[in-house]
Amino acid sequence: MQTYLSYLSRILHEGTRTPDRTGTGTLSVFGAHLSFDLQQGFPLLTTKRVWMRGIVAELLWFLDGGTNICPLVEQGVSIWTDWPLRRYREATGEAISQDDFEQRICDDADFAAEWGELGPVYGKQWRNFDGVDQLARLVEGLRFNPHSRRHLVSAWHPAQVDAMALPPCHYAFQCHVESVPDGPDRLSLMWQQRSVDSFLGLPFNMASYALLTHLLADQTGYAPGMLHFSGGNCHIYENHREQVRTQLQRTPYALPTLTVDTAPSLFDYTPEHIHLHDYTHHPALPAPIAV
Ligand code: UFP
Repeated sequence: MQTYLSYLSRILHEGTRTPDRTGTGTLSVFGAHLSFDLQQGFPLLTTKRVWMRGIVAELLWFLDGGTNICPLVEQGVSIWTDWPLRRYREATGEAISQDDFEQRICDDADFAAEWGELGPVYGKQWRNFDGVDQLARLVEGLRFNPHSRRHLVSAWHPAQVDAMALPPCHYAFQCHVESVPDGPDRLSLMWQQRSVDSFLGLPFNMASYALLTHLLADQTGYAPGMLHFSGGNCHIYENHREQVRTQLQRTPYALPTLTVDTAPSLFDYTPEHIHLHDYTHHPALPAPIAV
């Protein structure tokens, strides 16, 4: 995990002050790469608590093709609520609280259909990119044509980005199968991210893609291999600086591990199939999200 901390430190010390869409202000660098060996543990930060339950819920919602916040809200997961809430407040002028908005999403299916929809975000593109189920294709390809160099999934649909609540930040990923002496073949994954909230977003994204690699490995019979992150605009928001400094002073613990109970397909996992073991961490470091 030292690699993540060195990355944060690089942005803090070499980053350029840059204005941004949210008006918060950032320190940013362009171009960064991080690698994690999934055989060495599950890359969930230990220098602060990271909310694994939310990561699992979001990834399973992506895999299910979800684009409405309703199923997340029903599980007590609010990570996607800010965007629809802002749209509702702006459209109606009503100063509704987040709790009341989420309650209406859960209680009223028509309200959820109208106001909980995020547009054609990740779930839509992964499962139905102009009619193509990219994930089903990926699993087939990994099983039957492992050495292909075309194991690619794209969430970036140029004709649809304007209809999304938030254009994809992590916009593509590629898988790779590799033979290793004395063991099962390994499945590696690299994801591309155009815009990286390095304190709040990236720890989530790392764990999410690590989990996806574990699920794909479970479905295809490979062992999880390497996880690579390739970032474009990598930033720290001005109002996260103190938390970043605190985090850099903390000594990481040993990484947790992850095991998965096999499900009939990639689309049948539930949170009960996924087991995180030995997660020891420093206390949570709350910070405001830039919407
Ligand atoms: N962001 C992430 N990871 C995500 C996600 C969002 O870091 O998975 F959905 C951050 C990046 C950026 C903001 O700070 O959200 C998106 O803003 P923009 O579209 O202007 O790049």
